Amino acid sequence: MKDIVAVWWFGGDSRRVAWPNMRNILDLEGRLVGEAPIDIETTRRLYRALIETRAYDKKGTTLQRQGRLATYAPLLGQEAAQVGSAAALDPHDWMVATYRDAGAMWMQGYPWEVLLLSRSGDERGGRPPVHVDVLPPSITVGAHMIHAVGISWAEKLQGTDRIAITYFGDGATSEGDFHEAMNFAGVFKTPTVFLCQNNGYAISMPRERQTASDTIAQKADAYGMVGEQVDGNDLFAVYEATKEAVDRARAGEGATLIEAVTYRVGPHTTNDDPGRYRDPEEERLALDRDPIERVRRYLEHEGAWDADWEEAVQAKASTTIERAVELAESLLPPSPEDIFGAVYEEMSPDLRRQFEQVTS
Ligand SMILES: Cc1ncc(C[n+]2csc(CCOP(=O)(O)OP(=O)(O)O)c2C)c(N)n1
Repeated sequence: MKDIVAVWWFGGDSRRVAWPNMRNILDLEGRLVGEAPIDIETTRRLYRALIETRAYDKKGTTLQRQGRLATYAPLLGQEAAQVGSAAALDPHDWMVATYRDAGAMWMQGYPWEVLLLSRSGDERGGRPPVHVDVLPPSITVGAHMIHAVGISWAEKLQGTDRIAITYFGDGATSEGDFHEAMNFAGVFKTPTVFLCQNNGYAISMPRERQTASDTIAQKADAYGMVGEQVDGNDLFAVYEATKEAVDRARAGEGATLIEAVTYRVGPHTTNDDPGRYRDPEEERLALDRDPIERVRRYLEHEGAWDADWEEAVQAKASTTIERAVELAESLLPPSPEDIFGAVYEEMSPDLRRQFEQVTS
């Protein structure tokens, strides 16, 4: 366990951050250092989800490079933090997430093709099927946490057992919205799970310049809720911590802040060049902590993985993502009414003028 925490190294942080209380279940070699929270069949299902998420993510970057997506925010390296946490939800739970959380959103029912539309500036990317209780990805850093708290409070007032989970990065914890959302959730004991993916950076800003707190998890103390730090590249630890938080929320015991420590292996977005602000050695170290490889090794130790199965899983993931791209690209372009009509119930005079310019 010590070995795992010692390798986290962010933003040239000279402390080579060591967090002794971080929850870990799978070590870097895929060996258990705790008890597996799910059985082998579920682990194989989640492994397939991790592979499909990575296939989507790789495709996202490729499509942007080909000029087929506007901009793309890679989640490479954060797959376990997203898939593991979303796996702990019930299908009817709410999710309020960001531009980098495609893996979590898809797990909760947001289709890949709609996620692709959201990355190409198409308003229809913000409209998942009606039965999916996932809000469109928030681009405004931090603002969406307030919505998650409001939604979960409404569910509590109505006496349902539905909870809301909200995803955000380390950078978002410096926004006033984070503190307002946490405060309200603490006071009103809302059934909310705050899932912070501490991926080391907010664009070029390293975590240690974002906050003077030793951990992000400890911020929960100030709001009277449970806070916990987990290894975000450990599928089992993320799943277990989220499941406990979800169960607490459903039982009326209020909100939890989970800090999933992970690493943003790629650039902030396809517009960013991390070579300008971080040491390539960090990126190399991150490869040793690959969240998917860890699960693969675990399955192999358990006799539940072989090369043929891997090939089939990879092939299926690739076909599914290619199909999603085809679907997204086969839609007719949105009409001007679609673009202008989604902002206000009635167009403001300014918008109407612009609309008339476009359509004349
Ligand atoms: C309110 C607001 N301020 C600034 C930005 C520009 N911006 C976009 S992403 C980002 C960094 C966010 O970092 P973090 O919360 O750590 O999430 P990550 O991108 O690492 O997943 C910033 C500053 C924004 N979108 N919204």
